[in-house]
Amino acid sequence: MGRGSAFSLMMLGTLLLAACGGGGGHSMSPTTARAPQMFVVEIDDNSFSPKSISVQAGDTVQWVLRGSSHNHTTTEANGLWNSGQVFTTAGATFQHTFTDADTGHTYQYYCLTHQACCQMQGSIRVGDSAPAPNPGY
Ligand SMILES: [Cu+2]
Repeated sequence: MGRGSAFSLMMLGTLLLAACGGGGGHSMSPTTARAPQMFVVEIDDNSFSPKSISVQAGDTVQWVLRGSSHNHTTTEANGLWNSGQVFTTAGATFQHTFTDADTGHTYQYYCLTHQACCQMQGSIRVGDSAPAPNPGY
């Protein structure tokens, strides 16, 4: 009994220390909670991978062509971004950075060339409150 209690107190102390140690400051702003990150989405025939990702404001998504060029694009459904025909050689990239105004939004995008035939499409959720994408995105 005595030994068990001491162990529990030690564990509790460890947990409290861990809980206090993480944030690095007292700002509650979600946009400054961590450094901006880069997320890579690979373009292959004919899909985006990963298909659906979650990011935070300030983060950048970079699409990279793997394999050979087949006229892929990344095109946001409402025009927030449109790469056009930039994926001409393996390793070609296009990127978009999300801002505070994007928080809470889910962006659905597709390949202009291969959405109709192959459902080549994906989604990006910005912030923890962003809704789930439509089925297929
Ligand atoms: Cu395509």
